[in-house]
Amino acid sequence: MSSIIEERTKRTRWFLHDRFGMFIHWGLYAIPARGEWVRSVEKIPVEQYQTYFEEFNPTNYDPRAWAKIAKQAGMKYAVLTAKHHDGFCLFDSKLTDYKSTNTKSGCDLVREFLDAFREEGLKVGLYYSLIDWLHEDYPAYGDRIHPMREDDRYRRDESRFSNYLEYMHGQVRELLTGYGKLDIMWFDFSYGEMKGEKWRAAELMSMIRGLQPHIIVDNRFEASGEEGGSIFSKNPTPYSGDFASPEQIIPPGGVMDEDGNSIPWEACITLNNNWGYSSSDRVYKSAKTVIRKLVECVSKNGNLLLNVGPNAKGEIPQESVRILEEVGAWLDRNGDSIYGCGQADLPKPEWGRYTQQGSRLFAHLFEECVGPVNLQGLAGKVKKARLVSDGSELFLSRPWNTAQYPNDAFFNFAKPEHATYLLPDER
Ligand code: FHN
Repeated sequence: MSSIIEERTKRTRWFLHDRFGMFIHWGLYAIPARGEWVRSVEKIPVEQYQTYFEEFNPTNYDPRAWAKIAKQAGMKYAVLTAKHHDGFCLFDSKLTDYKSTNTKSGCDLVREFLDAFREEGLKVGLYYSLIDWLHEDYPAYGDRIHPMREDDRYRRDESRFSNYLEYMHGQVRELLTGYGKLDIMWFDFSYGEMKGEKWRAAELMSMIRGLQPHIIVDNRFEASGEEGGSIFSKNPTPYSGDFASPEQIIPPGGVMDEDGNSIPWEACITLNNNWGYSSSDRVYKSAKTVIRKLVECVSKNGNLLLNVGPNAKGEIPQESVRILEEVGAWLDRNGDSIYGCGQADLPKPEWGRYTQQGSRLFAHLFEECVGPVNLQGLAGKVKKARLVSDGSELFLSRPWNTAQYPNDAFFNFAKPEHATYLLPDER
C-alpha cells in the first residue's frame, strides 16, 4: 500500500466513523436568493452585485443555534463556505477588502462558526473555492464562468494567473494558521485544464499537510462533482485528496479504487435543489428520503454531507430545520446502525439495505417491500432479535412486514455471536 494511501487511511478514521455532516453554503448570494450561481447565471454586472456587499448584514446570524441544529440532527461535523466562486470572503482575510468584516455585519463569520460548532463538539471544516469570479487575475473562461468581464482584458491572460495563485495559496494559509485546528478543507472545483498543477496543487497540499497534518482534504484539486481524479489510483498523487466527493448522487456501487478497494467518499447533497439560499425553491427532500440516503451511503462505506443554505438574515430555513429534527429523532433511536458502520459482508437484500459494524450486522427494511418479509433465511446467521429503540424481542421465525412498523421500518440485526439487539424503528 502506498504511503499516501496509508496516511489517508489514518487521517480519515474519524471521518468514516462519523458518517453524517452539515454543508453550509452562505454568502452575498443569499440576498438575491436565487442560488449561489446567480451572479454567473444571470450575468449580474459587478456594480449590481456590489450592492449586495454594501447591504449584507445578517442580523440574526447565530452560529450557536446552527450548531445545535446540526448536533440535534445527529450530524458530527460541518463545512462552511469560507469563500465561494463570487470571491466574497466570510473571514477577515488580509489579502482582500471583499470580506464580511468590511460589510455592515463587521463580523468574521468563519471564526464565529468555528467557535460555535467546536463548542457543540462537532468537527469543523471549511469550503474554499478555487474558482474566483471577482479576482482580476483569474482568467475568464467564456460566459459560463466569467460573464461579468465586460472587456476581454482578462480573457485567457494566463500570465496573470500566477498572481491569482499567490492570492489563493495565501488565503488558504490564512485559514490554516489563523483559525485553530481545522478537520476538513473542502476545495471546489477543477474543470477542463484547470486542475492539478494548474493550481500548483502539490505545493498547496504540501503547505496544508505541513501546517495541519491531521486535516482531511477532498479530491477536487483534480476533480469536480462528476469526475474523480487520481484518488482512484493505487498510486495517487500527493494532491489526490483523502476522500472522493460525488455530488447530488450516491454512486451505485460505492466508490472503489482501480483494484476494487473501497476508498473514503462523501456524497454532498442539497436538502432542496439549491446549495445557496433560494426563496422560491420549496422542493425539499423528506426526512424519510434523507434517512434512506444516509443509510444507502453508509451501506456503501460512504458519508453524507447534507447541505443547508441560510438566508440573508443568517437563518437556516425552517423547512430545513424541521426535516433535520426528524432525521435526528431517527438517529437518536437508530444511530448504532450508522455511526461506525459501513458496508456489510452480505449482499444487499431485496427488502432494504444492510450496514455493518465489525461483527455486528444491521439491516434496514424499507416500506416499498411488498407483503411479509421472510427473514428466516437469516435464521442460521442470527440467533436472536431485539429492537434497539426499546429492547423488545422479535422472532425471526415470523414473517415481518411494514404493517407492523408503519412508514419506514428499519430492522437492525446483530450476528449470532454478538446478537444483543435487533430493531425496527417504531416510527
Ligand atoms: O459550483 C459549485 C456549487 O456552487 C456547489 O458549491 C457545489 C457543492 O459541491 N460544488 C460546485 C458544483 O460542483
